[in-house]
Amino acid sequence: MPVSEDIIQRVERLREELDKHNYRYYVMDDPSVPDAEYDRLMNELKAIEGEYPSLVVPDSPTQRVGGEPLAAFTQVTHEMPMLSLDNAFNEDDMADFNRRIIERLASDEEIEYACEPKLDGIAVSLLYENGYLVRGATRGDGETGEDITQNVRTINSIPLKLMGNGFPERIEIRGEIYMPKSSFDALNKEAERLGNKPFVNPRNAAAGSLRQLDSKITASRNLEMCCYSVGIVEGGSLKETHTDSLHCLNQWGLRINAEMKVVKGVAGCLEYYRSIAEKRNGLPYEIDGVVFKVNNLALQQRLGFVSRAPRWAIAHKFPAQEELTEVLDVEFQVGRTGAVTPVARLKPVFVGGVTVSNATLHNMDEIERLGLMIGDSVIVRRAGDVIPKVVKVVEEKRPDNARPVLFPSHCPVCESEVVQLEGEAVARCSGGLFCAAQRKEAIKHYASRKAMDIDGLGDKLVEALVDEGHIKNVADLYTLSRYQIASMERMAEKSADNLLGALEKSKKTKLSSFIYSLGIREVGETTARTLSNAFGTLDKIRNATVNELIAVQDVGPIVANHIVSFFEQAHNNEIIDQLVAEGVSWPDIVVDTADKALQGKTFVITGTLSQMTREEAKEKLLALGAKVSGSVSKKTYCLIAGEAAGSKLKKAEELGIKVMNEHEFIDML
Ligand code: JCF
Repeated sequence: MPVSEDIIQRVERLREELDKHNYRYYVMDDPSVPDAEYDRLMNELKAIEGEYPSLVVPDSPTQRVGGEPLAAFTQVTHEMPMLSLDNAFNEDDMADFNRRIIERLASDEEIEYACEPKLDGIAVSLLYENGYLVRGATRGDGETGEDITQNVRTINSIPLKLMGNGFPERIEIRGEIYMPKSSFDALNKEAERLGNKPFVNPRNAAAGSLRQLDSKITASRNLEMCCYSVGIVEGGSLKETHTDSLHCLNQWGLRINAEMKVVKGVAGCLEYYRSIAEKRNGLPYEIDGVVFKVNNLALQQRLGFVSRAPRWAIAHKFPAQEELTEVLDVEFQVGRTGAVTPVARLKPVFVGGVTVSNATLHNMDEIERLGLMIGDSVIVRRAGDVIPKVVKVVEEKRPDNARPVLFPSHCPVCESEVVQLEGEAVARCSGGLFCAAQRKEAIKHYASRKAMDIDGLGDKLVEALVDEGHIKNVADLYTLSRYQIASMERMAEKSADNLLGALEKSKKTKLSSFIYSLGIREVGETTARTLSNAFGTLDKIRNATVNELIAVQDVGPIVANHIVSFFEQAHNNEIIDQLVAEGVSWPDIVVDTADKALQGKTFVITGTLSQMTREEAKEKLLALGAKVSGSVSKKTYCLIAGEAAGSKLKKAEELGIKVMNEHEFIDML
């Protein structure tokens, strides 16, 4: 079919638009059009190319996923070796690095350093000829890598064709391909759902995704590339400094790190290191340190290399987030709802900034996925502030006397039978409040801040009071004598009086806090509040049927059944009656059937507010009938953004969700 000039022009226009939107979205993190518009343009281009196959070119935005899976990767010899970096582990190492440079350059001025976070991913090289991406290769051993052109073409932050002009005829761009934390979490969640082995960390996930012979698999994994240096340059030149050169790359369509900064001297480097260490958990990708480079390229050249590393650059590393240790034993803990959870007792190891000696193993499925035996050497990971996790068993190190983990048939605390309901991953002790472990957890929950908020009644004290036989249930708390409390370890008369005061104070409460404090399965803070507002009194909740409960917004059949069976048990009602007899009380709520001003609207609060805490802001919104959620999604009605709002603000803007600053929020209230 002949192709009209109109169609050729339309195709060119569509590609230009799509490339531009792609750049704004994936490289600049600053989308210019809604996703739906992008999809419409892409579909139009696909339709035209489908009708006129002669118009298809390799750099068309439709051509990111190549054809057939490869049989094997071919080797690539790097024309210019890909270097590694020397490491610095402390301030002295950094001072030495700076001193060597000053000496070699015989400089009497402070050196200017380009700084950037050191991404924890896979180093790759991209070769562009006349602006077209012709090859992507892994670093490999620095001399030889693998040709992964098909796979890098699927990564949206890598342009198939450089933008603008002024780029050299032949240019090799180097950087790191990585998987953002959120994509890693989603990928592992999916692996778990399907019963597949999860990836140990985002770096392994990125490596695994790049090492696919079928580029469709790579395309399905959300990878990004961030560029940090240039290799071969022919038929053109770069700028005078490293940072200016990187900004050129950015203008040609490549992603560079937004945290990049120029500082003076070693003091500037150390300050940068500290600021990034502080930001580390909040960054959307994993980093394992920061990289410092002499910014002036002429000075870099004068400094040259020692063996495989440049003298003009160094990686100042953060403490490791993964370490090797041994599983000394696996014990089983019993939670408030009777859930029996395996916990690994570890040979203590310093990881992610703390000494770790326990790690939860969640359930038997997890132990099976890991293939874990007692005595195994394991990799423990603690990233951010999350609880430490066993991520891998090192099978080669398994000792001869390794033992399998046997799930107990009876509760390790009360010896009641352990039962696992069909379709549930967790097994539970059937002892209920006969089980001391469940009783202790129930009392800890009752005393906790969002429940009855009993100051000075910590976990250790609850355990000791139960062990001593002073209390069996939450109602017994109010019968404790000053003498009993003062006789406990680390308790004096003064702290006994304080606790008695706190117990007395806790008696004046709110219906929602009281409902929450009962520890009914699946009834969290939010559900407790919903129930209180919907029914108004304890008796109405106690007597509600499953049907009446599910009529309440956000209460489903599972929660409803938990609520009904909780109040069907005589001993639960006895304890509630005892609590009321001891003087625990709350004002009933006048159920307001008329819709409130913000009824059903979902708000998210982020950043720091100056006039109130986030908790207070939440209370105000809830009182107006709004819902308050922790994360931004399409369902969010409005984001309240305080000072230093970060990723949530960005996401809200991406999704086109209304954003209010604190001032506007207060006006609205
Ligand atoms: O982010 C990194 N992982 C990273 C690695 C950053 C850099 O600027 C690098 C690098 C490895 C070698 N620069 C060199 C020269």
